[in-house]
Amino acid sequence: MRFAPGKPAPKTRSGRCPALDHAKGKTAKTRAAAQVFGSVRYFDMPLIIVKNDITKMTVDAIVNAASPSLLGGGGVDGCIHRAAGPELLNECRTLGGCETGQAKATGAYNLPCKYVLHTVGPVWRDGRHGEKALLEACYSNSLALAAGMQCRTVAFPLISAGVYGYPADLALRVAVDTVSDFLLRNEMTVYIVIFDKAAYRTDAAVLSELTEYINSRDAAPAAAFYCREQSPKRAELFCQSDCALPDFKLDSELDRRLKEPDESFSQMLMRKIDEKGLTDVQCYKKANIDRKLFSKIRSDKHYRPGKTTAAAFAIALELSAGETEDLLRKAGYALSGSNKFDIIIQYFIDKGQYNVFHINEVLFAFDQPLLGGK
Ligand code: AR6
Repeated sequence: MRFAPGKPAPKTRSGRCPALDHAKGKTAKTRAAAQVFGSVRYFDMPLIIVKNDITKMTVDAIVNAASPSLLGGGGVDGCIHRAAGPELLNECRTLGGCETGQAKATGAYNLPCKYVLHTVGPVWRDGRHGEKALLEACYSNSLALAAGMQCRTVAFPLISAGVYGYPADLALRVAVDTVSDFLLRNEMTVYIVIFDKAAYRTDAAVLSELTEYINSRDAAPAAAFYCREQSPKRAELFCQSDCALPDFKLDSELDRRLKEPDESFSQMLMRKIDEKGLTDVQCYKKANIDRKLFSKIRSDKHYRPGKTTAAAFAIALELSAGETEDLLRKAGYALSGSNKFDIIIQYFIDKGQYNVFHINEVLFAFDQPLLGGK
């Protein structure tokens, strides 16, 4: 059954929509578990690249890289049919196939999501036969279909990047650009699910240059990211020692400074948004941050974001290295030369490359937290 984008899912002749019917009762479970993977919680990030098996994703809809017959196959298609059970194939038989670049929806049966959206990617020939436009159509038609079915969370595999031979780095770039473009106009959380990280390589030139950059700076692995989380431990150690605290009286200078603190993170952020001539929406969309988190930051001048959120705003605002340091410091963070996340951010700022989604491809390749998280 073909669902028209932006319209409610149609019903069958019997007056029931199998996909919607099947989805009943999965809403609460799906929402509750939707955005927790391993120990990382991504509540506030519209576009997330994640390593996983797509059949394990507890989202509203997963997308299948199907064949034009929609009658199953290998790769992710095979995994989805195995996990969903034989009823999925029965429903697919009623759909009459699907053209390349188009998308059709079914129920999800034994899968932990509500719908499966089946799209047919282009077979890669040499990149000069309209492959890119067709691949973009797969993402945009699937997203329009998902939006029309009121899906709030959708997971994609790298369509065409397996049996159909689309180079994985190019396929990822098409996915990231098409999804982030859609998210400029829509509220949704979209996961791009990478199954086999070894087979995936983001821009090889950037990666090798970055590897050298990181090695030359002898970066520590991603252990010590969150200065904020480390400080309570240090405070605890300090308190455990035997030293007595001196009697403490606020002198007038300290009193004055406490009463007139510097501009806060939130205040600096709002000022920079105005100075750059951006609207709030343009800024938080570019930063890969959702509307609710942005409202929280805007309405609470003392709000302290996570480091990945603070850095995402710096990138979205295209701040210089110095301005980035200033903004991060307002939230209690610094960029050091001793961990990979910081070095990658510094590298892209030095290069004047400010696309949060492209930087996230590289952060993902280096197993680092993504920009935009809470
Ligand atoms: N979860 C997430 N991604 C996966 C999974 C999984 N469980 N399994 C594979 N992938 P492919 P295509 C990745 O070949 O290139 C089928 O036979 C995989 O690593 O599944 O669009 C259909 O019936 C790769 O990155 O799809 C069609 O005939 C990506 O999914 C044809 O293959 C897509 O690989 C479609 O070929």
